[in-house]
Amino acid sequence: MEIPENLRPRDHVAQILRLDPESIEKEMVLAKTVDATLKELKRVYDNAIKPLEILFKYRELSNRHFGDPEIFSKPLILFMGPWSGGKSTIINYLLDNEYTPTALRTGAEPSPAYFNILMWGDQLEILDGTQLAADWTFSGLQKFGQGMLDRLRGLRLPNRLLEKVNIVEIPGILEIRKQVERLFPFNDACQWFIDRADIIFLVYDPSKLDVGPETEAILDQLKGREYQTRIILNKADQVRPEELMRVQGTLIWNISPLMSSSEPPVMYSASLWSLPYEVGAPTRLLHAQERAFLRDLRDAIDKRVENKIASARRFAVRVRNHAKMVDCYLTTYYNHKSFFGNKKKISDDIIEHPQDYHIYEGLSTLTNISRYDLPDPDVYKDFFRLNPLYDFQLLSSTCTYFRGCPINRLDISIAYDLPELVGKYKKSVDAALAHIQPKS
Ligand SMILES: Nc1nc2c(ncn2[C@@H]2O[C@H](COP(=O)(O)OP(=O)(O)OP(=O)(O)O)[C@@H](O)[C@H]2O)c(=O)[nH]1
Ligand SMILES: [Mg+2]
Repeated sequence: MEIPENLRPRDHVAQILRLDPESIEKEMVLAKTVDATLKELKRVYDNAIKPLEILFKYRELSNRHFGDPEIFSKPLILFMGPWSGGKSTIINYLLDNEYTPTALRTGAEPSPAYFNILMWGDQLEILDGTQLAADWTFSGLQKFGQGMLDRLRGLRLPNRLLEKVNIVEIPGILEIRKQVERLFPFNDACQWFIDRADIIFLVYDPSKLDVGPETEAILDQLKGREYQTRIILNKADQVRPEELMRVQGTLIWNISPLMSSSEPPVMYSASLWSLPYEVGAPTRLLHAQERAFLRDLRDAIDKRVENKIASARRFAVRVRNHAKMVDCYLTTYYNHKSFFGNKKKISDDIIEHPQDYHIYEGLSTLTNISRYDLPDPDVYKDFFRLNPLYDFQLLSSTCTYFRGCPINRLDISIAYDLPELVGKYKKSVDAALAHIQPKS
């Protein structure tokens, strides 16, 4: 393989991402604190979240899981976006893996729709989907079936960055989307990664700024996660400086309406590979943007524990909403049962026509549930077909004298325990760091 001359220097990458031995030593010191906090998180999950998850069969309703892999796995960096935006190129650049036999395939043609999953290993190893699914971090992907596993490409590398993170590239697959959809539920698989991602980069090519159905589908899945989403206007070296503002503006203009956060999305205009920029490119700006991108990535890694706690909290809220939903159906059922007598008939009627019983109206006004987490009546039809309504317990009857009410424990974990765990973690990080670098 021929390596081009005059590649851009890349010392700053390892430096900003703190891949040097000194930083790694500091991380070892923090490892204990991280570990203790994650164990505490698991305790909160076991005590406060899991009981209602099980009682109300949340796993039958939703693909969303929370368990050991979600708590203890390395932070996940996710790259998505339309085909040929430069996702694979960026990953090769970050890993210092360009012009090597293990580099991800890049090219102007859309790559075959493979998910690339990069993990640390003490030696190079290429994994197929079945082998990947044997790794505890990714074993959850099995539920999408063999069609999905056939679309996974795993790569283990002895790489400094991969000691800290796992990296995933979701293929841009505009044209073949429909074909792929037949083999496995593509959107659900994307959601699986999005749910677990610590930071999500949407990579765009300046020559393809139109928001097509693909971008719309992606952004729809990112609702609620805007604060962890970043936009990369890649290949910005190809844009003439006088055009750059316009191109940036167009991309933000196209994307913003599809995002629901109140703040404008964070965007980087950069050229994230080692090749020199095109002649006449705004070198200083591209440099500064690349550094900002790398710092952002590093901060996301540094926030991994906070991110885990936040995702536990999101999960807890979903479980709570579900439990309240079932409780609402059930209350309605008990209120109407006596007139009809036949329990199957009345429960079927409520399940088929929840609007006649004002079930969804009540819920949305009663609690502060985000629009994107509001349960869907159709999903509940399927859910209750398999899990008869009258087999559930009212929330009020799940309380016991000694253990109290599980719903209260869940509410307390959402409002206090999990936020407090973040505070406690931050304090012990400060304490641990003060220990190794006494204030001068
Ligand atoms: N000029 C320029 N070209 C780039 C840059 N980054 C990537 N490219 C080119 O863009 C093309 C697509 O890059 P890939 O990394 O394969 O894109 P991808 O997003 O992984 O594409 P899919 O996997 O098909 O979705 C390649 O031909 C690269 O050479 C850049 O910073 N500047
Ligand atoms: Mg690619």
